[in-house]
Amino acid sequence: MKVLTFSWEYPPNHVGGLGRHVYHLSSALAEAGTDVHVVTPGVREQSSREGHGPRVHHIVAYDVSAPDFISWVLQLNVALFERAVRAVIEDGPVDVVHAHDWLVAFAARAFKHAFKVPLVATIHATEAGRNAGIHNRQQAYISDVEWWLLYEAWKVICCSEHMKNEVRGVFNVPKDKIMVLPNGVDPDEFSSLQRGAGRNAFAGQDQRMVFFIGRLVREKGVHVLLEAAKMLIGQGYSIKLVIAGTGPYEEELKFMAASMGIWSHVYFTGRVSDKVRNNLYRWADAAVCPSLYEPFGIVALEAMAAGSGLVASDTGGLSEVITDGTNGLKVRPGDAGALAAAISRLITDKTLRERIRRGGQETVRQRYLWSGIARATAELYEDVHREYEASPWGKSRLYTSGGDRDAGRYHGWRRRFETPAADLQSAKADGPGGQPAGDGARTEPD
Ligand code: NHF
Repeated sequence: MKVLTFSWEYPPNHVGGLGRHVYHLSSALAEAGTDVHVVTPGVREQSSREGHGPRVHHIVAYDVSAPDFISWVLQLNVALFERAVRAVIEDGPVDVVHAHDWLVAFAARAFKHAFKVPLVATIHATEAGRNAGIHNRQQAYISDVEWWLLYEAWKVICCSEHMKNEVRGVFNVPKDKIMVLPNGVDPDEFSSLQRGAGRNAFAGQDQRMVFFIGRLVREKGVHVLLEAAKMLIGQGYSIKLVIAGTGPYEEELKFMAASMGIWSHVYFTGRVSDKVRNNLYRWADAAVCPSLYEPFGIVALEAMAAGSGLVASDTGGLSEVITDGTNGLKVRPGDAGALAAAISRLITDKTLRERIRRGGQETVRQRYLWSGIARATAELYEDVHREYEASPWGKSRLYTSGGDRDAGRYHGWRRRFETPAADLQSAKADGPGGQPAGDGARTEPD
């Protein structure tokens, strides 16, 4: 099975959890035998494969200044599609194309129709969910593209039941088109402290460390965490709130921390390396996900894997991952008082903290290892491909990747590509009104 994946994020280019998801899923799929090709933006054009990992084709988006984000996304999609076409020409056809979120919808849809391969789409979040509704023209446009991607997809993956319901509610997608496959985590990444700066570079020895990591956007609820921190400090707790990550809400959050009079208790680290992130999870007395909207919340799994005590909003995917008091504490989203109370319980009650640490690590091992998630994803690819092959669309396909069943059976498209002179001849013979060579309407020689 050969899969081509489009993603706008992939390490080392991180924006949020989507990039981590694509990296770990692609690696685990490749490790288990799926031939995965990832097409994604990078700092320079290059294709590489590490060990048994996926083959990653990095592209550089066109160097034409885009007037706005939407135009930039469209330019990016053309560049992604261009690289994907070259990947097919150089490495041969693929069986399934996989798109992650609306940001790559155009490239994926074009690839699907150009090569007649079935499309699988993962929806990590929706524009309506992120913004608690659709309030302007740009949001309406993004939401339309999301709908279109869902329409074009053979099957849709959502990372939680919550997201499945949201996608069904917002876009009216039939239930049996959506499959829930969660995010995962690699516990080995978090198993030991890494060398580097020590805890005291982030917090004083006498200070309890409360840790947040994520994109600094309003829906992550960091402003609620600042309010909770102020309450705890007011109650006499000696805490340091470490906030890692960047984003459009950063300046406002800094302003809030200063005007609340808690600036010296908050450390905005900016973006941190994975090594520092892992250490922070292990040093933290409480890792907090105060989200107002969270389709899954990969950071909760990371906190669990690292053995941090976890406090999270009872919302979205977090509600499904966390069992209150067993592997984390859940609080009402947006309720600073409840958040402060839960953090206080966790940092003062050692027995509870130990139970939650152990519970989190157990949860991760039982339910959220990437190997199992990759197995389920590979089965989904197989199912989709089987259905596609049996469909009229699949029967009229232009080529096959030549997997076991079809060994050596390359169809017309590839042969025509390899013999351009013959193509030209047949195109001429067709005459101006005929079907040009390479058009899918032509019957395949087989
Ligand atoms: O973990 C990866 C991530 C999720 O909840 C997160 C989100 C975007 O908002 O699936 O996608």
